[in-house]
Amino acid sequence: MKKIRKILAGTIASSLMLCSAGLLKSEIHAEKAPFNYAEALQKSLYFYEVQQAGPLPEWNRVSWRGDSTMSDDVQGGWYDAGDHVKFNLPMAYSAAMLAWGIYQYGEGVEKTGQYEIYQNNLEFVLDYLVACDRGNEVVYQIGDGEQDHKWWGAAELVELEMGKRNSYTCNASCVTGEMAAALAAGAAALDGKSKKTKDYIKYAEHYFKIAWDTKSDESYIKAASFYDSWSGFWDELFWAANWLYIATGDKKYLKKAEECIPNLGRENQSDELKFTWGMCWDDVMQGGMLLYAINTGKDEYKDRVQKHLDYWSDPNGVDGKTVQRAPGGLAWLDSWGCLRYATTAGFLASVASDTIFSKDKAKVKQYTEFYESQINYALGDNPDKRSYVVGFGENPPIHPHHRTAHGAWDDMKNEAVTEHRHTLYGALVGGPGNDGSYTDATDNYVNNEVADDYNAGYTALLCKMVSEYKCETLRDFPPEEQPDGPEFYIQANINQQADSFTELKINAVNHSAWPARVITDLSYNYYFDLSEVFEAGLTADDVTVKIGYDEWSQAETVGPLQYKDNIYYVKIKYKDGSVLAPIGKEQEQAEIQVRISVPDQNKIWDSSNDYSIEGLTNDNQNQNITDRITMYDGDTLIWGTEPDGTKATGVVEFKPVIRDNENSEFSEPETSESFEEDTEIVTEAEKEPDEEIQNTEKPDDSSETDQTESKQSIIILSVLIVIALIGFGFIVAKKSKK
Ligand SMILES: [Ca+2]
Ligand SMILES: [Ca+2]
Ligand SMILES: [Ca+2]
Repeated sequence: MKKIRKILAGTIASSLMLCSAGLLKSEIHAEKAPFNYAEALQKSLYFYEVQQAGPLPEWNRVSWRGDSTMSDDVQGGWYDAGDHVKFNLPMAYSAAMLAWGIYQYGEGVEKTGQYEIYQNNLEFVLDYLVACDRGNEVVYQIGDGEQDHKWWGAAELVELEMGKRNSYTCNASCVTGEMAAALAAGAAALDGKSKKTKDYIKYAEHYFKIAWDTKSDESYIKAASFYDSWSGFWDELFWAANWLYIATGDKKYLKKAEECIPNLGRENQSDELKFTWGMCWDDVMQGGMLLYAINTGKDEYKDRVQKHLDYWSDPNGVDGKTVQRAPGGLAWLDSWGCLRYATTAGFLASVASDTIFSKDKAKVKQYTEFYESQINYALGDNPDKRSYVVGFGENPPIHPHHRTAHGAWDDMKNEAVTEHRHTLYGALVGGPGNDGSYTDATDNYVNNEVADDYNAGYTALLCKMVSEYKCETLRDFPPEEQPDGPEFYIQANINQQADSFTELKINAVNHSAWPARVITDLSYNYYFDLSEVFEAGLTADDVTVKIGYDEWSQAETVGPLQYKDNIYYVKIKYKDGSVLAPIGKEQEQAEIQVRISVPDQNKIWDSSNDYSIEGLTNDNQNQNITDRITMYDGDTLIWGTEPDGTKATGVVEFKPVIRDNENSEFSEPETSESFEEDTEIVTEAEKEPDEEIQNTEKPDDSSETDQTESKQSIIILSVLIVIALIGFGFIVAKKSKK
């Protein structure tokens, strides 16, 4: 195997996980790191674990993720961004860039103690790419972009919402070529570290052959309007051939790379090879060119690399062409994900200065200043002094466009759930506009989405940064995330009651997100005291339980069953409890209306001694949350307190104070209407939007508080300005008198 770098022998025994300055070349920066790059790298790898589809490996560190899309034809891989489609073109590109990061700077990563976790994450995605093999074709996409984007919920419930997803196969050169590049780069990076590298090379060669034989993107259809192959496939063939040459040392791949060059992109209205634009999921020509210059050592191609990097790093540009600059020096290529282009160009600059330009001090200085300025801009060295990486540094984004991290239960980006319920550590957001403007909003998918490919070149560049600077990973990462309240609970009200019955409206609620999940074997118990019934000479058999309305037609009743002494209960049991799911306004609460009665003529029913009625009102618009109706997953108590004091364990308290039940006096019972009629009436009431109930449970909206505070600040500021103006006027008046 041909090697560009030296492999640092042995592993680092130090548990300190320090990366010392000057590992590769230390003249330029022996000073303290301006940012903790090891922490940024640690968090970036965590982000890739958030993106994992299929069965989660045991080393996955994300407490709020679970297995998902288990029916996909190929399990595993990464969800693309804040959504849940698996697109192989950007996925394979991201894998290739991650591989390049440790291929080039693996020693630095090892010094931070993160090599194993990095390797795990890389192998996770490479294994998926291997599993996508279908002989003469590959599975290149799972899930339909249009359908996927119609819903806003957690990865774990995608299949509950939309069923098993379609998979799509093709032999198109762009995507098979990119998959070949990823596997070859992975094999090169993990040589000597992984037992899988032989396999990776085998599949890389196999996919490359498909790509080369096809030389067309015609069958690459389904990703249209999401990840079109704008630049065509020659760049992928060129890039993959270079990686295959590195991984195998076989000169035939260098020859193939050479054959691609006449077909690579050209500058507009020119024969000159393209040097504008940037390395990205669609166009990997510039990465390929750098590899080709390294692989051949030819000055001609070194010059091409230089021209591209000068276009990015020299504010005066090349031939009058230069990347735009946003305030603060961000090299700004495009409104979508400007930071990923800049950090990826930065990575190419770092590799180039460590390889083909290593003897050119001026270029090394120029390129080093460039990539450092770009990564530092992303991490917080910018006019707004804000980090563009979630959960990192000062003032980071808190509303990234990412469904699972947001944790909505109502299929809405900004209604019931206004603050993200999870911290999406390590995700690089799109970044500011070319004027530096940026809004941290969940629905801002232009500036605030996150994606596998956004983090890819950025992560690779972090490998360089940890190699250069002394920095340390966080020891207790990730911090344990606490649910923001009970994930499952009951709220209820009294529909009506009389001297022979109690009729209730009960909503089981599922706001789970640690991870989002359903309970198939779901049930809950309503408890009542039958002393008065027994005193009247009746038995428990005289008590009837009837469901009048069942939102999902899934419930059945069991009982009355004796709990203890005269305390009995009725169990409402779901045949399939997965109807209750945090996937939409209707589904997040499952409603039942149930009447518990003795025969009409026995006017002896007394609810005042009933355990479960305490705290309930007859206000069906503002149901009370009650812990006296207990909920079960199978036989396990998951919500509430049974009459003997047995309490569900591990249930997190509500953060806001639960509304007082000041309204616990019941209105005069109605006895004339039949149950069926009542049901009709209440069913109408059901049409009231569910979120109204949610809103009443919410604490003061913090943004309103902010607004109030900022209004106050404006008033105070205005008063001060007026005072200052009066004072100034006074002085001027005095002076003019003189
Ligand atoms: Ca391409
Ligand atoms: Ca009673
Ligand atoms: Ca409902």
